[in-house]
Amino acid sequence: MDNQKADIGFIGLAVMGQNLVQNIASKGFSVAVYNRTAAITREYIETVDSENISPAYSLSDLCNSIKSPKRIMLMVKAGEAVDEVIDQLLPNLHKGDALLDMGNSNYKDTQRRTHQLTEKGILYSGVGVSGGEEGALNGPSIMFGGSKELFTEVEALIKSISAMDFQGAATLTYVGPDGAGHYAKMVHNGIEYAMMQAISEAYFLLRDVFHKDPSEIAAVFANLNEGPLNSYLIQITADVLNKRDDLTEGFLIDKILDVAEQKGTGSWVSISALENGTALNILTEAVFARSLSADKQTRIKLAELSTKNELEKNSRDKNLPDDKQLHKLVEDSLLVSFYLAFIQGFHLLAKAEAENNWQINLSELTRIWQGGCIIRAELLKDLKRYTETKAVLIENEELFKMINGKIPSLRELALMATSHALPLPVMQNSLLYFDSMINPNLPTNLIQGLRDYFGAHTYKRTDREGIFHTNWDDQN
Ligand code: 2AM
Repeated sequence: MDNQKADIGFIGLAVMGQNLVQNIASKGFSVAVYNRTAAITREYIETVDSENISPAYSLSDLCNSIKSPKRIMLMVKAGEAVDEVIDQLLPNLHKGDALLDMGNSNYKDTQRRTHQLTEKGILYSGVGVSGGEEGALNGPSIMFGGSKELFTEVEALIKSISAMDFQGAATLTYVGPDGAGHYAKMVHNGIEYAMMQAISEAYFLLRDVFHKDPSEIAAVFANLNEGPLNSYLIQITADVLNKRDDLTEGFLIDKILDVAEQKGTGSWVSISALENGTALNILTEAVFARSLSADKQTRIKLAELSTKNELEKNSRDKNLPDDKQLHKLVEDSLLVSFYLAFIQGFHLLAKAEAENNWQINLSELTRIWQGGCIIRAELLKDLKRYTETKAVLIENEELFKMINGKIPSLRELALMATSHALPLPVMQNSLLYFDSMINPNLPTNLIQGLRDYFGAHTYKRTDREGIFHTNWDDQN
């Protein structure tokens, strides 16, 4: 009676899970669903109106109600919950069955689980899914990692639920084995942090240096969205800024507490960069910016003690650019920050790929991020072209020249911000990264001298081959 059984099983009915199930069912696939808390399953079944969705109230029921070999998607809380569900499922699984972790798991956990399950003959895939709740329902961007065999088999289903790139192709790709899909998703989230932080910095400047109100700033963003910055995040920024408050007078944005939360993937990408020695200051500063924002009470106290207000008074309205010049400064600075965030993210991916033997196709990522996901942006069209011609993105001459041409704007904006005591971590770190990368003589020679002085760590010379050590306190 296998033909009465569901095509796949699905575990985890929080909003993302519910939406993903609805998306799958709407494409004609039958899904048996299970959630740890049965009441949620019951409620969901009552609200969704689809013949393709059937409930299961135990994991063994779920496994009995799907076709063999079993294909089960997990969308449960990242971390221990995934291991618990896998352990509970194992007695019901046989060789050739497959689990697909669609959640935001850490790639190292995915690597570990892949090895564990592969030994038991179970196919395992860590699948990065981006697009938030709306994306899950109407089409996310999907970064498939793990078993290639499983990918080929479920490709039709997963393709049908994904969004579309600029050419109309599905925003789905096979990224690479074991943790590669979740790694790509992690880098995606790191870039997302940086883009959001850069946007908030532009808002900060327009609000606190140019004293524009939210609707004026919304107009600037709406305008920016018509140009090369055209993207989902710039578009929704205009919406967020324009939103009126339901509870009081005025704009909602002015009532939102300036303490940003985070769920972890932003810090994972920074940890990975620190572990493999890749410069990722732009993405990492975006994570720190959220951490800094948490110290609200300290910020209030220190603001009173500082001379910031005087600085502001002194620099207020001095030689500020007009609106047209301002538009260019902000546009160029955001573009540089966005491009460099992608460049750093891709550099990290290339490093991780080499270390893990993943063979990630970066150009495919620039394609599948064009639709469905939070970082979808017009500039991915350009980036796709650049990733096709050169592996090390920053060395692509055309891309470099384009960024180089916009750096004077970012430099001017960063100076303006500094003179107003306005911290712009992502924008200023974009400049810092650029200035470091174009300098053939960094002061790290002195670091090497100091290291050799106190720790005999040795150094290399600029004028001859070899490894050298000096007795620094010799009197000569
Ligand atoms: P719940 O509704 O029973 O809490 C996001 O938190 C999703 O992960 C929810 O569907 C939640 O189920 C599920 N989840 C969290 N921890 C779990 C666990 N230890 N076992 C199974 N499902 C879990």
